[in-house]
Amino acid sequence: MKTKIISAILGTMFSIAVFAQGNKTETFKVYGNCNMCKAKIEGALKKKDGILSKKWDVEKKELTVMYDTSKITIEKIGQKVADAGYDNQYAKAKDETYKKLDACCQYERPKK
Ligand SMILES: [Cu+2]
Repeated sequence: MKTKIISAILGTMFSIAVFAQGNKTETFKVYGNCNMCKAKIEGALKKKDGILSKKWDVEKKELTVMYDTSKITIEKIGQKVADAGYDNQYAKAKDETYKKLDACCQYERPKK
């Protein structure tokens, strides 16, 4: 019982410390094809929204993003990328947005 309380307190303190730090870096799956996709995916994420850095890896199809947790969440970041037409771990692009992508950028969509 006592250890449970202690670990709960430590867990809370740890979360607060992480939260207070403010910046977080995450890497997640974003579907896409080429360097044009890269420009659009990265272009969808703006500094004013709390994005500190972004890099989409064209080989791995992974986006690494550093963001200010007081301004944006990872789910919202995923939504912004989806709004640009790119399915990802957190959100799915609308069909009409996907269809507007250039032919070379119409990546094979994940089945869900
Ligand atoms: Cu492309």
